[in-house]
Amino acid sequence: MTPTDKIWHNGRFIAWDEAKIHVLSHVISYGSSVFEGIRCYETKQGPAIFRLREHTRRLLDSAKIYRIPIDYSIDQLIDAQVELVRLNGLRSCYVRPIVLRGYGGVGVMPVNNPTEVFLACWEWGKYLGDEALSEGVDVCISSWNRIAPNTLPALAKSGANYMNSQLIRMEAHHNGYAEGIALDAEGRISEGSGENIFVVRDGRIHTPPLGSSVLPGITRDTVVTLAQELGLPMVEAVIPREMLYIADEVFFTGTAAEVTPVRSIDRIQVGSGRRGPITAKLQKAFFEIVEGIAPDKHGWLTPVPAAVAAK
Ligand code: PPE
Repeated sequence: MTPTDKIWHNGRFIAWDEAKIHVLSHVISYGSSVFEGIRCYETKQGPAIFRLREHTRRLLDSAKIYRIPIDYSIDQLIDAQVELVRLNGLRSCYVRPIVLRGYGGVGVMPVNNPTEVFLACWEWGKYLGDEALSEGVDVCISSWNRIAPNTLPALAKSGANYMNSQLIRMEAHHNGYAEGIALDAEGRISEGSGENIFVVRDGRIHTPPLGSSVLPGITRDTVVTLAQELGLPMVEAVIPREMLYIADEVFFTGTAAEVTPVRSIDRIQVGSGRRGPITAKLQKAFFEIVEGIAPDKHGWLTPVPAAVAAK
């Protein structure tokens, strides 16, 4: 990771190296953080942040679920993120807002642990490897299930949920796969360690509903909307594991992973073993929007004004 100049902390910009917390902050022992991941794309009209309001809203939703008080409004946080990208002079980047319970009281009960809000950004390339978007990735079903209902809330993007994601991702990596797909507590398809999943069979696109322990992905929502616009049949449905093995196409969606085809699962080839036609259509529509080529009819792009001194 290449450091940038500035990080936003509780209302002001500080130097990258000064964005520190005490080791006894509540978050360190108890995982009490919520966060976001947002991409800013380079477009012909300059840098533009994709679905900034929806991501910021989900950040506030995650904090609300965990009763973490935040002193900033959605509009303040949106403006701060635009200013962050502008100040750091990046053409494209990944924005990472983090809300955490800080230093103060001891014990699980977060009394006198002030909320700290940080907004950082950096340049981040392809998530699942350079060729993932065109060639597809080889993945496995994880031996770890996704978090069960009423244990850790899946709708919240909390740091703690990513302990589960780490188990899934590390296991996949050690066994030679790019990613792992987790089943939910009932054994139905849930999601990847850092992506939502879509399964295509006979021209119909399926994705697990929010009740299958998935993060309500912004890219997931984007792809559902694009499929509707392209007239591609799309259903939210509880999906059995074995559907993956007989699918014509499978793909992941996520801010980091964007729209990534899956070419094999547990070494069983998916469809033709390469990016399928429906995946290709949705991928194309997605990149035309984020890169500012197609008209932004949903208002999904927030332009970043030119930096004082571009780097
Ligand atoms: N599920 C999980 C578990 C998840 O982490 C992500 C995003 C998604 C679904 C897709 O959500 P969305 O980005 O809103 O479309 N994962 C983020 C973090 C990746 C990381 O390694 O950190 C991301 O893609 O930015």
